[in-house]
Amino acid sequence: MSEHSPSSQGIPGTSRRRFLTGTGSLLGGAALAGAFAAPARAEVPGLDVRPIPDGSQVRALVVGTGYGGSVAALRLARAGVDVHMIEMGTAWDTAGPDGKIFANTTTPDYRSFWLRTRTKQPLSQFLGFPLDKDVPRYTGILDAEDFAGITVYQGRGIGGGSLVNGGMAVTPLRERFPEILPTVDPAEMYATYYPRANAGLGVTSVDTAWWESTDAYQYARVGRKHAQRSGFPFVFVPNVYDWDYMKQEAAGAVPKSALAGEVIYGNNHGKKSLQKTYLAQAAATGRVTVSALHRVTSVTPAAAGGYTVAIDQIDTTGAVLASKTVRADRVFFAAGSVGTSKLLTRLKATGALPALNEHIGKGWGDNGNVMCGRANHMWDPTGKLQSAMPTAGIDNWDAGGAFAEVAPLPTGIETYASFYLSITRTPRRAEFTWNPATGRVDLSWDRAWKQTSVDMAKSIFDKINAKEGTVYRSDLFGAYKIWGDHLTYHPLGGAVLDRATDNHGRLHGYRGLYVIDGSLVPGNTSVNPFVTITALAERNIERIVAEDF
Ligand code: FAE
Repeated sequence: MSEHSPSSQGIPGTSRRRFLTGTGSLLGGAALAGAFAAPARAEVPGLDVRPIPDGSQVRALVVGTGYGGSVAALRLARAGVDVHMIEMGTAWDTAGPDGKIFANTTTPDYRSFWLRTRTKQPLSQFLGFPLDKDVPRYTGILDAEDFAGITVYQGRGIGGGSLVNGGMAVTPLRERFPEILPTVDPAEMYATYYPRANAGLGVTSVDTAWWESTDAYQYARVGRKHAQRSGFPFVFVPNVYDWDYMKQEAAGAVPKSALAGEVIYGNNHGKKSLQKTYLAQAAATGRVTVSALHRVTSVTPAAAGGYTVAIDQIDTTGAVLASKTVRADRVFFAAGSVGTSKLLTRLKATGALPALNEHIGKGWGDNGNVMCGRANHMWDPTGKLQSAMPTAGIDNWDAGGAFAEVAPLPTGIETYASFYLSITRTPRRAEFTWNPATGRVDLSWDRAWKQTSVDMAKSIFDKINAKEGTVYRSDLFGAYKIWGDHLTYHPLGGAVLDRATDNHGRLHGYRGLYVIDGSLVPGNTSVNPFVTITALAERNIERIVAEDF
């Protein structure tokens, strides 16, 4: 066992389905330590998590447990179909040595990154100091997946991206919908499927009276002031966080989570991840089983009908423990835009699914993500306490092609910085291709393409800086580097609706194979994407259940 193996760091090997939450937290932990040893909060309410036996036969197999996969599992199970979900990440049901499921944001550890020996934090520097550090290789929660021109951040574990995201639950403006999903009827989406998705996800809005007064949203109020003084519309956006819990955090009545900066490495309390919403409801049907630490490697037609699915069971270092073969009548690809696109591209190119069409792997976009910070004046502090859950954005989409999330920078100290994640109307689309020499799937993204997005983001921040007499921060993404243009949080496309599939996600070329995740969305949603991914999955699965089962 190596010096850096997880076990040598005191990582418990056994799973506790129910556990007592820990006490310490990033910002307020010392003061609260000992005060909150109870009550217990179950993070996986009743999900049946157990390894699928080799040689099993299943009616519906779902690859991945993010938004698309969770919607599919719930709706199939409610229609009486037994479902087995395969998830390559862990169950996140076991507390670490600190008594908590998830690591702190400012002190990432073995839990924080997917199979890396060094962290790759989205903000790699602060005040000129590099932030990354060595960690034990572990099946951690955030995957920083590197392609030649871009790093794609994704959630890993039961719940997928819902485990790591900011919970911003944004329904795009209806007039912008035709450019997001041109072959989908907006009337049915806005009357039925967006409301269904928002209800299923537990989306609610912050109490604005509380927001106006709490220290935790001072950074957002500064963001509003600067936006409005430059004439930009400032919009509140809903979230899936439990606002009552956050108010209690602010009052010091419960262990802190959003107010301890918890977000990209998981929230120990308060955030309604899919484990607490769609997956909890799916569990209640008694028809859904989940295999954690299982990775689907192949799907190919079975002689007896249906599909042969090859699955590797892995341990927490990523080593393969067992290779299994399962037969499934129907397979739903819900491994996320990158996961599904990589699988389908390889399976088509290597002859496992040769009849997939020419649109497989195409139409991939980064939702135009670009990050930046601004340095405010000393008389304009953004607050040392910052809720990790964003609540607002600056909308300059029509005039400048950018919607900027007013994002937290929860360092625990006063930074005088305003931080933003912009979503831009980028025309750039990349393609996944199989590389037989390396045995990997490549992505044709070119880093220079981000310049279009940077220009769109500048349509907001150049104007604000001019008005406020402020400058961009140049210490967050490298030495003297202003733009976070090397990454995306919002991968979309690669198996685009009505091209690689029919208009409801049935893959062309094979009956009984479906795509039901972000890979259906052609690259850009004008806002944060998970509500749209969920609503589209609700629309498609309703039709599939009615017609195919
Ligand atoms: P996803 O949630 O990625 O689920 C795919 C699942 O499949 C994952 O659990 C994988 O581990 C699993 N998987 C992959 N390959 C395999 C395989 N071969 N075998 C078995 N399992 C596999 O897909 N969006 C918002 O709308 N609002 C936000 O505030 C927001 N903040 C974000 C912050 C961060 C740091 C990140 C990374 C993302 C954020 N997002 C946000 C994006 C959002 O989480 C993402 O669009 C959705 O999670 C995508 O949903 P999918 O169902 O497509």
